[in-house]
Amino acid sequence: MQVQQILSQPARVLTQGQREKYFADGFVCVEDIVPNDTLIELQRVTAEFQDKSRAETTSGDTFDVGSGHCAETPILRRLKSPDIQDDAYWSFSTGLMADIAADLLGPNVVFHHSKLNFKWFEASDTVKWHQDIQFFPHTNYNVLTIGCYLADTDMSNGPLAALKGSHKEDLYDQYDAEGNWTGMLSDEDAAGIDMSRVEYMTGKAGSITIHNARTLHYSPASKNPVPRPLLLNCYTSSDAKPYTAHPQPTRNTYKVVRGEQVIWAEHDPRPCQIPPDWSGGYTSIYAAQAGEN
Ligand SMILES: O=C(O)CCC(=O)C(=O)O
Repeated sequence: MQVQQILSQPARVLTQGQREKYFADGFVCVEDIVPNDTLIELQRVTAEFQDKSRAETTSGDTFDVGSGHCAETPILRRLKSPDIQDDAYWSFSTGLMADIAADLLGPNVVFHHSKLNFKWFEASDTVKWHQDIQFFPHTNYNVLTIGCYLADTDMSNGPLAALKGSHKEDLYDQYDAEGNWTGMLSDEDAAGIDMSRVEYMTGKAGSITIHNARTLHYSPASKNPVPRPLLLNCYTSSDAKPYTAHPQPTRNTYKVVRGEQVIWAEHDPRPCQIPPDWSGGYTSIYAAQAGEN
């Protein structure tokens, strides 16, 4: 669906100005949009998972843990696929988040995946500059991720940052010179980014970030003892069809969460880089960026 067609549909949650900003810049931050009772429930469930991760020694299907992770000082980098870990997460994915996705993707929305990323004080948890669509190419670029901060997030605890207008530019190469997938830009490409175009998305717990899958983004390491949990849900328009293996499918992958499935794919002529074949398993962006694969 074209931008003008999407914008001509009545909005469910976002203002017209927020929708226009998303299409102009490739991202938008909306502060304080999640109702308090929903937020409290998500925080409660998340605290339980943080606690459960103490029993893990290595990354697995549920937890992605950083080096130095142990029972006394858990360094949980990611809770994988929260949509299948607890109903509170899936209700959120199919509730407010799906309505917001429909405001930006059009009436027919498909769930792609979810993840819950943490940042911890003094852990080296910078997420380096990258674009998402090379991880999961689709026939068009109506693919986006909505992040919800579960704790207050300011410049000190690793907010998500994005480069204005990058979704309209060419995609970057996310392999290194030896042909290894790194899931990020080379140091040289990253050094060329015009930092005057970068916007940091900060906000209180319950604020959301929305970025298009072509938008260049990163997040700095946290310098604050307050952990930064960011609950991310990714959706596509149902006319955007995947043509590579899903990195981490769950029973909810490709479920229609708004509107209906369509049987005609829309094709965007702009090229997309193809990731490695992950049909046999995927680790995480952290592992790829740290060369752990
Ligand atoms: O957790 C973050 O700050 C960013 C995560 C991200 O960009 C990703 O997982 O693709």
